[in-house]
Amino acid sequence: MSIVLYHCHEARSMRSLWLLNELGLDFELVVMPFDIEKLRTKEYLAISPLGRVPCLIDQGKVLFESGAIAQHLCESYDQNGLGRSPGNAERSEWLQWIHFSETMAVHGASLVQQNIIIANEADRSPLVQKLELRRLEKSIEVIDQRVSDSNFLLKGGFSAADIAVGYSLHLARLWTDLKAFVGAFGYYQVLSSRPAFKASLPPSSDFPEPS
Ligand SMILES: N[C@@H](CCC(=O)N[C@@H](CS)C(=O)NCC(=O)O)C(=O)O
Repeated sequence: MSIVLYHCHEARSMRSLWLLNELGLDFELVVMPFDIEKLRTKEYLAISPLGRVPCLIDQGKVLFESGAIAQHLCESYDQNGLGRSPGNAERSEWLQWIHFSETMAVHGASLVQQNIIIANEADRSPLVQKLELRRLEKSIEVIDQRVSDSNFLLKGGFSAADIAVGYSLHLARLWTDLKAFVGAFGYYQVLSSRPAFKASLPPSSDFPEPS
């Protein structure tokens, strides 16, 4: 098998998994527990030097940033219009939204750290939580406005940028009520009803249809 994806359920690697599923590629999926010790083994650090997910190996090339993985997969394999190649009129916007998705996700991830990973409540910071939530909601407002009159981020239709941002909304919904952002919520409903999105959830997930 020439493509291998290291993945933790519903982590940023879900972007890469969802994209692989949309592209209809054959790949090997290595599911790791979301457990810092298991991600920091000597063996895994030799593959992915920060010990995080995603990590994609394609024909021996190792990539460990979800935005770079999206660009690489689209440039190497896309036949479904998910990428925007250099020279395409939507290329710059496509790149912007792929990378904007990380601006969103860092706030969601920080809230995961504050509320879940820091086990001892006394070590959590209400101020950090408040600021991170506010900054997360501001970033959702940008998407809310962008999709207020369209199904997808780009006029040319569904693309890997929607996958990147769609994952960030999937993470954000843990911390804020997406229904308060009418456009972003409708957009998330459209994205999360895609078969490839559903196929990227954990097998045991009884993911509720957003309503
Ligand atoms: N900017 C990176 C972020 C990767 C990242 O931080 N992944 C998280 C999961 S969502 C992780 O592996 N965390 C484990 C850790 O922080 O030790 C990307 O988009 O791929």
